[in-house]
Amino acid sequence: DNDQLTEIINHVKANDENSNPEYFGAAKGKNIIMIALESTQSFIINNEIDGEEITPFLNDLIQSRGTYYFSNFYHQTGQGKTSDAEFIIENSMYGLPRGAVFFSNPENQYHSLASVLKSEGHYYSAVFHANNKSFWNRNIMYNALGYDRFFSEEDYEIKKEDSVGWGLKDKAFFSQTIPYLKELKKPYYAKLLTLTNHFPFALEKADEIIPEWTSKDGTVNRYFTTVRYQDEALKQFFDEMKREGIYENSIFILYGDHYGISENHNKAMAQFLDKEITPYETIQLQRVPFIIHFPGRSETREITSAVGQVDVKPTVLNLMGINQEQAIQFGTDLFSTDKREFVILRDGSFITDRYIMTGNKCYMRDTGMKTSKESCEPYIQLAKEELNYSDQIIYGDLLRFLP
Ligand code: GP9
Ligand code: MN
Repeated sequence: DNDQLTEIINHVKANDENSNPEYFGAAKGKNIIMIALESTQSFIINNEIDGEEITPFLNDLIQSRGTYYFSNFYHQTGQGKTSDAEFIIENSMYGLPRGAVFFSNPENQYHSLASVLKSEGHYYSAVFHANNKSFWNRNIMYNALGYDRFFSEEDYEIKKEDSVGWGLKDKAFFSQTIPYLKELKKPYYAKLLTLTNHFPFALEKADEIIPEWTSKDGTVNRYFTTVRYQDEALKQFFDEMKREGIYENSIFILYGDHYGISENHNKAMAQFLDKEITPYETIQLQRVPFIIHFPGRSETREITSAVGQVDVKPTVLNLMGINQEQAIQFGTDLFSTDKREFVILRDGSFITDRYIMTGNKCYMRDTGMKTSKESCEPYIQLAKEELNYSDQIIYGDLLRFLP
């Protein structure tokens, strides 16, 4: 009820950190093109397999002018996978401890990124995903999230030779999305969800740019080839956007949605990374790429502080010059200068400037050495509280009580 909401508002306000005024409005009025990189983890960035770069395009993008690369960005998803990532990024709230909020609470009121961009910045919003529109209950949930249009499977021409695994290949998906982008009412917020780099990472030989790896684990072996394919599809998409005049007036946000390689594949991962996959390493493997690219800006920066998906919405709103003093959100502008490092994962594990806690054990963040539990103790309750407040908002549909 209302009292519960007041308590949560007080908690959020008490933990509020200021967004960076230098970036306020830095991308005001630009089109926003957000790209979800399916199952893409950070360990493939600036890395090689048998002497071949795995993500040459992303590696270049990270080095180019106008790019901000967050190298310690963690996914915070639970069982809702892709849909959790979407939810967290739209709302700066956490997904649920079990199940997917896309299925359980699609009738709630939300103050999503799309709806705030619309009310405060007159943005039109669209999602592009060449899968069945009811997958993850998207067709229902997207109404609650306030998107104007959902381009799904029905809007794409899906020829047999253009599909693999879960559906339309990323190259065809991007190419067919271009004409739709050109028609969108400006300014727009477009979100594109890729698909080819999805378990079990199927790819036809003709689409392979690098060969499969040679470990005993076929899943991990194929992962490198589908990530490499996705990277090539991105390159092609950026080239096409430049040709079609979409690139210049847009800002790009790329994020990995969640892990692709589960703990069942630790053996091959240990072989690839040349180290044992301890619980500490498992947390480090929850890092996913996060890249903001601004055409026309001259800076290139790598930001190494520990951050997460809950931080995306406040960052985008600040860049768009939208004031968010009254917003209930659990993240902070990624450019904030007083942002404290405290990333909470859905299972209660967390990362601070100095520590990583997982499986009830506390580790030094820099070395991975076990340390006394007392060091992590002050954060344990905070992490629980934060997740719990987010859950309460969802279970009680509490945002409906806001003015
Ligand atoms: C399906 C795609 C993949 O539409 O979003 O979902 P995932 O299995 O990664 O949650
Ligand atoms: Mn996914």
